[in-house]
Amino acid sequence: MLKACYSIRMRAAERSPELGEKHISGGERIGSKSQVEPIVKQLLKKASNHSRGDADFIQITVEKIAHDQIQYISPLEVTTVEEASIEKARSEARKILTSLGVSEHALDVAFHQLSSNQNLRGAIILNSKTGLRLDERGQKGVRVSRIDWQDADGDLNERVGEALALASKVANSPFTIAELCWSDDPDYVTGYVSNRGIGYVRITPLKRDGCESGGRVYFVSDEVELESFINYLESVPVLIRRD
Ligand code: PML
Ligand code: MG
Ligand code: MG
Ligand code: MG
Repeated sequence: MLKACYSIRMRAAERSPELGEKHISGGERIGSKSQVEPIVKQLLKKASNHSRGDADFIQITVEKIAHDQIQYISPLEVTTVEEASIEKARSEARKILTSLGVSEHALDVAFHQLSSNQNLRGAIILNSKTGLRLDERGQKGVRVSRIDWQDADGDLNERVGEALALASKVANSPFTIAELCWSDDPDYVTGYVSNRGIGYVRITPLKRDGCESGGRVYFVSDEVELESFINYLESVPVLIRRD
């Protein structure tokens, strides 16, 4: 008989006079019963000592998932582009996204959102042509959940491994045209553009050091079935494995 698996997810926040609740950190893991305790410890550690602030609320949810619900997918290929300035890096990101069919207007909306939003817990979903925001989640956004590597992620550091797993799940949906992300952490200026054709293209620097605005934008096709897309991102358990 197949053993049970657990989804373990974390979200941490800080009370803030300006923002009400300030998003500090989130984390997504999947593990067997014996891995739950070390994973909870790892997520607690991730939520504490965070560059975005001192979490005064940490929620960790542990939930059993059935083995036969898990989908297995391959990670996107990783490449890295280093540019001499933020302007050049953003212009490279725009060039790649344009070549994938994202309109100028949708790019303007996406860059504006990620440059001005300091408190996004999950992603923003945009129509890749009209630039219209399709989810109605506000600051909560849509958070990719129930995702992890099946075994070790190779030589990646924790941040890159997590971001690559999330991006690989997103890119695997037939509704995804592309993704744009840069971190909301003030001490991390690298971001990426991704889709199933180009892979995971890391681009640096996409913002200035010290800046806390960032997040994720998913550009989707006109054919998107929004409810099923969001359900896939949030609820379908996915393990990433190298073939
Ligand atoms: C994050 O900090 O949560 C997002 C990181 C995105 C880029 C990770 C990388 O360097 O590939
Ligand atoms: Mg985070
Ligand atoms: Mg790792
Ligand atoms: Mg962050």
